Amino acid sequence: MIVGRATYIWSINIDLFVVRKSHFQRNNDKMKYNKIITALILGSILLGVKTTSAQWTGPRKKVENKVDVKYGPLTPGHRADEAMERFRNYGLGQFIHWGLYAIPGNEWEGVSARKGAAASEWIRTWSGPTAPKDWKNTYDNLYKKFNPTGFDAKNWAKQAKEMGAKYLIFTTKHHDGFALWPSKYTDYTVKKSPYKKDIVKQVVDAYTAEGIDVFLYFSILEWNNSNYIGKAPSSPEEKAKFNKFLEYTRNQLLELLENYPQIKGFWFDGTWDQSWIQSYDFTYKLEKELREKHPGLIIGSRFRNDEFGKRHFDSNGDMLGDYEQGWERKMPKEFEWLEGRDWDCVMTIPPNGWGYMKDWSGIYTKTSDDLIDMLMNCVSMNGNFVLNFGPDGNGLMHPGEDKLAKEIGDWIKINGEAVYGVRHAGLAPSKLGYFTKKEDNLYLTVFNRPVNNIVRIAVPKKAVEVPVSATILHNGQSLELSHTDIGLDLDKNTYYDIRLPNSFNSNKAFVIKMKLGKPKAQSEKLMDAKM
Ligand code: JFZ
Repeated sequence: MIVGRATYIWSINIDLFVVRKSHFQRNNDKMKYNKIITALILGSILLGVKTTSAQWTGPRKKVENKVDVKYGPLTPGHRADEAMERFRNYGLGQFIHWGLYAIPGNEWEGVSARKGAAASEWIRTWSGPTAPKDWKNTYDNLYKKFNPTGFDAKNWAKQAKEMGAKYLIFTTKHHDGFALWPSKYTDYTVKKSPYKKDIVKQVVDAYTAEGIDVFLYFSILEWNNSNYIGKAPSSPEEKAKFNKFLEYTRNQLLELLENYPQIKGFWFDGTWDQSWIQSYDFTYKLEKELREKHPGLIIGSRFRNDEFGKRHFDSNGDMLGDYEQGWERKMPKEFEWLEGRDWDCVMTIPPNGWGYMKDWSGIYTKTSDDLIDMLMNCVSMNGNFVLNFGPDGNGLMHPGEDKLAKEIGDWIKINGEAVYGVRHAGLAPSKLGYFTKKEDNLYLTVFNRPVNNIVRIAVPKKAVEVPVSATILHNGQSLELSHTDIGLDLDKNTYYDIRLPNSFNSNKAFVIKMKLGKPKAQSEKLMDAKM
C-alpha cells in the first residue's frame, strides 16, 4: 500500500514536468525517468518493508494465533503500584548522554564527524574519508583526558528542577563501554581517568536531593569489550566469551542497584544484537532477579525478548516490561494506537545526536515551541516526554540547551497544571492544541489560535461532565463560555465556545483551564436529515 502511494505521487510530479517539453526531449527524458521510477519503486519497496516491520508507526497488529510463550512478561500490562503511578505523573523528564564522546563533541581537530558517524555519541564508529587516522585507538584513549573540572551535579539538578523535569535518565555506560561509575568488574571506568570520582553517585545524589527521580541508562552492547562479539556466538570459544560477558552485565547491574539504591528504574539500550536475543533464558532470569532485589523497579520494553526472538512485545503481542520504550524521536499519531500502555518519548534537540555536539550551526535545532508542543502531545496521550541534554567534556551544558531549559521552565511555571499528573481527556482531538485532564479540570493548551478568537470545544452530547467555566492559566482571567448547539446532522457532539479577549496576547502556547460540571442544558433532540 505504502509502495503504491509513494510511486503514484512521484509519477504525477514527473509527468507534469515532462509535459512542458518537446516531443523528442520527452521520449528521451521518459527513458531517464523510467529508470528513476524503477529506482524509486525499488527504494519504496525497501522502505515499505521497513515501515511495515517497524513497530512504532501505526496501530499494533492483533496476534491471531496465540502460542505458548514461556519467556513472556514478568509484570502485569498495567502495573498499579505506587512507583508506576508516580511514573505516570512525571510528564516531563530529562535525559543526559554523557561519556567520553563529550570530549570530541562530534568533531576532531577542526574536522566535523557529521558525515562520518551516525551520531555524536557514536563518534567512535567514525569512518570514511573524513575520519582521523587511527581514530578508534584515539577514541579508546580519550579516558586519559576525561577531567570535567566544570562538572557540578548540583547545578545540573537545579537546572533540571527549574525546567520542570520530574525524572532523569542518565547514561551510566554507553556503547563504548566506558563506565561513569567505578565498577569493580572492569578497568574501563571513570576511576582510571584523571577525574577519578564517581559521577553516577554525584548525579543520583544531586537529583534525588532536588526531588527528581533517577533512572539509569545502561547499554548492553559494548564495542570495546573482547567478550562482546556482536553476533550470535557459534564456536565453543565464542560461547564461553559471551557467557562471560553476560555474567559481567549481570554483575554490573547488581552493582548499580547496590551502589545507588535510590534509583527508580533502568533504561536499557543496545539489546538488538543476536547474541542478546538468543540469551532469552538469561535475560528472563536477570529481569526477575533485578525486580526481586529492587521492588518497584521500572524497566522498559527494550530490555529483552521471548524465546521466539520477539522484542518489546512477545509472540502473543504482550508487552515485555512496564512501559513501551519504542517511541524514540517519534510519537503516536493516535491515542488509540497505544491501547492503554504506558510509554515515554525520548527526544533530541538536534535532529539526531544524543551526546555533546559542539557545533549547532547548519542543522535544525528544536525550539522551545517545538518541544512544548511535543511535551503536550505526549502528556495528552498519557506519555512522558524526555528531553535529552549532552553536556560537554568539561561538564557544562551546551549554551543552546541552557536557553531551552530556561524557556521551557518559564513556560511550565505558568502552565504546569496542564502537564503534571494529567491524563488523556477522552475528547476528540482539537485542531487548536492538546487536551489534558485532571479531576474536574480540563485543559486545552492552545498552539493554533483561531482568527475569530473563539475556541470551540467538542463534547459528546451524552457527556455527564461538560465545561462550565473557563480561565486562562497565564493570568487567571476568566473567559466567556457559551453552549453552541449547532445541530449538525448525525453529530454525536455538542459544542462549547470560549471567547478569547482581543486584548489577550501571547507569543507562546497558552492554556485554557475549564471546570467540568453537570450540563446546564441538554442539546436539542433534532430530527435526522431525511434524504
Ligand atoms: C540508541 C543509541 O544507539 C543512541 O546512541 C542513543 O543512546 C539512543 C537513546 O538509543 O539508539 C536507538 C535505539 C533504538 C532506536 C533508535 C535509536 N529505535 O528503536 O528506533
